[in-house]
Amino acid sequence: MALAIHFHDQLQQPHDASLRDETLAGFAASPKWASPKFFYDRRGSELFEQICQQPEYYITRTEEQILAEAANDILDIAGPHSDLIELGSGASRKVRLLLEALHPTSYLGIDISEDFLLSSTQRLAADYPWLEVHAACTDFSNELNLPDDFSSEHPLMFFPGSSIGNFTPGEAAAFLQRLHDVLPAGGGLVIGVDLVKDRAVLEAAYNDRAHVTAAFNLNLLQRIRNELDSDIDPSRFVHRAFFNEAESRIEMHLISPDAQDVTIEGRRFHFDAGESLHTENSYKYTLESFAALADAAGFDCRGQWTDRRGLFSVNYLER
Ligand code: AVJ
Repeated sequence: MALAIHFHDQLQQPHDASLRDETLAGFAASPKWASPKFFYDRRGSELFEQICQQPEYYITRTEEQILAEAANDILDIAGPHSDLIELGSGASRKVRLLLEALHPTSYLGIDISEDFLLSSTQRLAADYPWLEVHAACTDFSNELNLPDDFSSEHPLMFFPGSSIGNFTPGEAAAFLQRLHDVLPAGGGLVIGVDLVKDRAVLEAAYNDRAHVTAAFNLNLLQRIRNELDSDIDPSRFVHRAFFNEAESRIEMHLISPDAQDVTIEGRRFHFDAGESLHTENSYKYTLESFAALADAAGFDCRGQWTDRRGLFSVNYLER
């Protein structure tokens, strides 16, 4: 029997033009930057899954543990919801803990990576025959439109993994405000948020000994080479990640140890020796600073759960 996945293709995969235009804009800027949303081609998504299994990368493991212990408490506070909407669903493993406890009528997975979205929603449909599974491939960072034919009277949104950390606090507030506007009264949001902690623990998580994070970061250049007309050579860059305490964020960079010129789509860009391409920010919050952000976006922070070491938090926000 064919698996009933409702694939909503009126929401289009981010266009190639966005990789091209944003890459050219970032390389022309000073300091140079690239958007972390372009990490997730097929290879990048696979590398991210491997990052999640590294001993130093506490985020995924800790969030899963919190959800396993708190899913029933969260849902006691949230009350019944007919539909679960997952933003940035990726491999969709953590959501299983919520699906099993909530037992909604339908699930909608939204992700920027089409391959991953299809295979993970197919697995969910196979494992939960009672669940109506929907998938929409879209970049929800700029705007969020739910498919017209996905009706949701009592939606619960799930935004795991501290993906909100890729936004600056100002962008995060605006993003939460958009979710608030999309949700009907009684809707809610379960959101995973990474917490400020000891620098050594943070920096180890983004400099794993197996160098998977380095490969993930460098894959961005390989993607530019694969999908754009470019001679950029990933082997002429090195990975660097550190905690910027003043900004409360992990920064990831690709450093050009030597001076070099690269061309992208017929344009030439010069790197001085030691110059950086800034590829990612990953903001870290305290329980208080995140509750204040949610509050500013109009949400009511009804619950916060954390692990024993206080590494990570799962928050329930009500519309
Ligand atoms: C998916 C944005 C939450 O910031 O920890 C992991 C991405 N980058 N290792 C994070 C990431 C390097 C991740 N987020």
